Amino acid sequence: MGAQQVAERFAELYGTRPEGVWAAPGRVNLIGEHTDYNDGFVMPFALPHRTVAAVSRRTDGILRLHSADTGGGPAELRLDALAPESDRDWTAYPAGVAWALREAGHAITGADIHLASTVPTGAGLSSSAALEVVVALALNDLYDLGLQRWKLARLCQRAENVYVGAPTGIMDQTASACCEPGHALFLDTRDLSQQQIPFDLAAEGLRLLVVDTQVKHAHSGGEYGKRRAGCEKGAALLGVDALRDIPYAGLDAALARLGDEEEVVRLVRHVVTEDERVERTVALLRAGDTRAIGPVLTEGHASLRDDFRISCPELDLVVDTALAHGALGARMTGGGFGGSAVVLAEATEVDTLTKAVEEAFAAAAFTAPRVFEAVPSPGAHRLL
Ligand code: GAF
Repeated sequence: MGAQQVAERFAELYGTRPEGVWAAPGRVNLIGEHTDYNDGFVMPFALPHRTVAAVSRRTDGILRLHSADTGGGPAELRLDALAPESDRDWTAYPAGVAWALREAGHAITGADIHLASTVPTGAGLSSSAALEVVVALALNDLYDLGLQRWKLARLCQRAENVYVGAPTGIMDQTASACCEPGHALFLDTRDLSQQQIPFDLAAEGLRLLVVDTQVKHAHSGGEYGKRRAGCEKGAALLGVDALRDIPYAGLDAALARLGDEEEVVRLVRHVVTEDERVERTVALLRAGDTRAIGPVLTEGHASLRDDFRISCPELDLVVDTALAHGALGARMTGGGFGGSAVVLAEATEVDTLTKAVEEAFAAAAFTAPRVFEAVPSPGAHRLL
């Protein structure tokens, strides 16, 4: 789906060419799951799948929104009538961004927007963040707001938390706004400091497969929020600002202090060990020992399955089947309760592995999964 095509559709809908066209990608997270709202570490990279927005300014306080995925004409909203949690449709994401920008004092006076996306929805690949970030970047450019990428990510997170009502962390928006091609983003979610870690698997004869189980998930559902609340309870019981403050070396002592708070013990153990896995992954990649990250990914899956309890039979089947057929490592990625898994494999094993996973799904009578290779791609940028 090219920029010209999206611009032409905009012209059909709104009667003039757009002032510009922007793109923002979805992401996969290599490692560091459910650590972002605990001030911890994450390591996502951008996918080639992206949301493209053709946008023009308006001066009359009206926001018109249209998506290639929905029939009919544009939705029309008044900026001064936007209110948190008033909209349960896809339009809540772009409208939430306009709301967050205005609430932060930026003089947005309206926009016409047409969107088209190749990011699968409900697949744990951040279609919502791509939608938010592309709109934020377009408005930032058109209204000459001069906001830095990390700041745009924060405003998009606010749109999602407050306007949409999903209590997510900062990883997805930062990934979409800040990733670079050929790199994974090592992000400290406490201060948003970033390091771009070279991640060129093809050069090493490796591949990272994404397996979309087609089990749809949503973060506005209660389970994500329950995990987050459990982590916050753990931090409060341990007297720290966030679970990030529990050092890996002090984990056993911290767990002992939690006594019989069994659920909190499991959540804390996942978060603290997951932060350590991110740091271990970064160290291995820096040392050029890419194959050695495989077992770290697999450990991460076990922790999400057994301690955080957010996997599902389809995700476990991907991981177990991939490992049984020679994968170097595999884990669920993203928020969980469905969505996608990642599989690290030798390039020569990809066909065998893909076939094995597809056959296992057929044998279990699960919906056929969608398998594709993830290549670290550019973060959000202007196309036209
Ligand atoms: C979702 C959320 F949006 C992220 O903030 C993050 O918490 C992730 O789940 C789990 O790591 O994608």
